[in-house]
Amino acid sequence: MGKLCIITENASGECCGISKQLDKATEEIELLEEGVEGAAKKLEEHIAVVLDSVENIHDLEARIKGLYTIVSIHPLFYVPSAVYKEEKIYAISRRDAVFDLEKMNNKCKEMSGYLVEIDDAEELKFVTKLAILTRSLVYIGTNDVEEEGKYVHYNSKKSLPDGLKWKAGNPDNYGDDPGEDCMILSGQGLNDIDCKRNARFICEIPIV
Ligand SMILES: [Ca+2]
Ligand SMILES: [Ca+2]
Repeated sequence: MGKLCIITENASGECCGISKQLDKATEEIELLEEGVEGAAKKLEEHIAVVLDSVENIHDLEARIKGLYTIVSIHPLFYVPSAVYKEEKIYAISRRDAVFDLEKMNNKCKEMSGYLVEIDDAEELKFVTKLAILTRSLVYIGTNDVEEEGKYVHYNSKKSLPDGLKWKAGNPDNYGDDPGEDCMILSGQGLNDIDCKRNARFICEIPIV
């Protein structure tokens, strides 16, 4: 039967028995403490991110509220309550008037906006829903005034994205020269139309 070593050291000074187990337990506790510290640090970082997000949401709400106030006191426009992707709101003119790209874009600028620029099918669907509720013709700023068949947004001069839905048979540039160089929204899709119709228009106002 071997010698029982409880709390002692052997000849070479190494701990054995319970002493060794205590050392091991101490090491494990230290490791655990490090783990807890690491987890606490991560938790603090997560909390900081969440607090940042909350602050951002409050900022966003304040900006949206500010924009709504600006638009709601403008006699020419009303603003549907819908906010698009927390990125922009839209203002729609209240009454039909003879359309003019530059003049209407300037009206939008009075609210830090511009004639709406459709970026993709999702935005087209969103804005079309707002337009249909007016029961009027509703212009957007996109046009092919400069070059027939090349549709660009009025304010940014960017091209209209490919793949958007057009009303069947359009664009058709219908009528005598210059034909149809402006654009309206309809439930069936985009439609090119002459630039001087009596209609409404939509502004896009970025939130940030
Ligand atoms: Ca045209
Ligand atoms: Ca047309």
